[in-house]
Amino acid sequence: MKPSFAVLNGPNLDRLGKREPGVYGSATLADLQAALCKTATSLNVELSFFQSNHEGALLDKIGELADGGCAGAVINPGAWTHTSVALRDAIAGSGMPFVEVHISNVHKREPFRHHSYTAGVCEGVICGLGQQGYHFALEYLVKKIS
Ligand code: CA2
Repeated sequence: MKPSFAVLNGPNLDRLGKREPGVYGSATLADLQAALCKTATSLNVELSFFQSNHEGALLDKIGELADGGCAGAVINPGAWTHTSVALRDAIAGSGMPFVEVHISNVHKREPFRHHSYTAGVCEGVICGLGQQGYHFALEYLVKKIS
């Protein structure tokens, strides 16, 4: 059986490609997911996707993935990066390796985006490399378990 990984996106990332293309690129979330499916096929792993604008739904999903034997997750927590102790606790308690991804370089932006509650419980953080960051993060996680 192929190992399975997940790509999780937080609030407003369902709007990708529809607004602020200068910051987040012109590809939609569906485009990103289709591209990641190709990467997953080339890496010979299963990939599932989840996006929510509801924090509790994302917390529940992380618990489900952990209980379901998911091998690791790429997460763009969106604005919850900068606000959520609950999300940090869910990641830490999952027992799964996570890589945090930000499309934009948060360190070039407003000071309130410079702190991440979640980064300290992830394997690493990729930011500012556009949507390509999700592919790099997935490659890292696959290599880590093989
Ligand atoms: O750079 C990133 O990926 C962020 O996680 C994106 C979040 C932001 O709060 C973080 O500081 C950095 C915002 C996602 C909102 O995405 C939109 C995309 C298109 C249109 C509107 C919002």
